[in-house]
Amino acid sequence: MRSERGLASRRGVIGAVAGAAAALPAGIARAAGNPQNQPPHLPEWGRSLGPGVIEETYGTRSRHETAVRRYVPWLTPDRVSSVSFTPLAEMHGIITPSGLHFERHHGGVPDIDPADYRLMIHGMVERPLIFTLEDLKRMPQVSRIHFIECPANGGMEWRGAQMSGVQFTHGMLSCSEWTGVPLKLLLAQAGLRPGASWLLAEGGDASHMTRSVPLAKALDDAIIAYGQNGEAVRPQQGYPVRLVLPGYEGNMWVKWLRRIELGDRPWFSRWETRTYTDLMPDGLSRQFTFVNEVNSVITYPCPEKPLQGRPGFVEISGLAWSGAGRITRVDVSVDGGDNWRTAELQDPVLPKALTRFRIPWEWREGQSAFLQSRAMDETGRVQPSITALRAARGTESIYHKNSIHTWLVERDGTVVNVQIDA
Ligand SMILES: Nc1nc2c(c(=O)[nH]1)N[C@H]1C(S)=C(S)[C@@H](COP(=O)(O)O)O[C@H]1N2
Ligand SMILES: [Mo]
Repeated sequence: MRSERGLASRRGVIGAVAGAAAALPAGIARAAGNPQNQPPHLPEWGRSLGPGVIEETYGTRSRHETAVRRYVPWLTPDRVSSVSFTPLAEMHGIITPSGLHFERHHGGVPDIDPADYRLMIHGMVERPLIFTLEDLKRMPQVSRIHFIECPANGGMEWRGAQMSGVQFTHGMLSCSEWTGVPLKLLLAQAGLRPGASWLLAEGGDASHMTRSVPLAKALDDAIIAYGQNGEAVRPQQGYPVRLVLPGYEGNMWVKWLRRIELGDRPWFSRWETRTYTDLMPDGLSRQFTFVNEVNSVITYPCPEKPLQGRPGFVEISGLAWSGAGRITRVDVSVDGGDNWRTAELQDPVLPKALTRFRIPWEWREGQSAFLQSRAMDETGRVQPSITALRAARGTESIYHKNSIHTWLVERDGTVVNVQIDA
């Protein structure tokens, strides 16, 4: 009885879709395509056999999916020392597919034969050690989901809105499941000498990037990672081994990790005296800013995903993250910060990982709106307004811009990157 009614009503709905398409919200039944492949017809892909298993021994996404990493030609003089951005508007959930992970390298991507890979630990240790990749893989492992963000994310926008979409305002941000051996296990094997309090991590690429890391972080949650999203770390992400420092700025996650040296003070490498320092309004520079502060951005709607032709119900959705811990709350405003509603956080909500938030909204055609999101984390950190951040940090810095972001939805549904004084 019940199923009969269900069937009848489903038939009724199908009839309505086919017969009265014009009455439905645009974009549902009016979508383009070949009507011969749409209800009530049997589509062509169901009428002949497709390729069999292992036709592709390593799979690729559907040829209809076209989201790509992009770079900004005017940002860097060449592509060897440059950056590509994750297309955040196209992402579902919290995991970044490895093929769309943002890339930042200073000397190109080295091609490392895993048989020749070695990790050296030396300096203020009892026993200097050299590990092969097999040595590392035989040790107890952990898998953890963490975001990585270049602290220059959004750095083009300290003085005003510049970039035309969320891929470029926030796309130096990705989130993966990282697998490897806790760094503290390697340090325990090497044995710390008294006074050891810092370590230097060096990359094996042509840039030999080196960063000083406080020992406390190494003994806390640092991972020597060889796995990314279930397979080997991708070449662009540091194959075969990268340093994972959850919550810390991306440049410290040294890729193609070659050596770790223990010492009793930071090294002040050129990356720490000339590059990743934060210039403050009083003219002084902050030497180290390790943690990526609490941040968030709306990824739907956004400039790449406007509302044209889609009045009515909209599920606003976005990403929140904090290098200090778990996201506890995200508020969303549609009127530039006058009124806020609390969004729903989608499970899992993990420390130092991207967190997806959602909130329903009714957009009337012809209505303009200023969309904003404001994230909070378990340490009590709250994402600041751009005005408050500029008051504290000035506009001379490049790094650690985590202010509330504003999208203007124009009356026709176009979405534009703007900054408003709030
Ligand atoms: N060896 C080495 N490690 C490196 C870099 C590099 O150029 N060489 N770039 C750093 C910077 S600035 C960032 S933001 C991250 C980017 O990591 P990804 O390319 O996996 O996104 O790697 C860091 N680790
Ligand atoms: Mo970076």
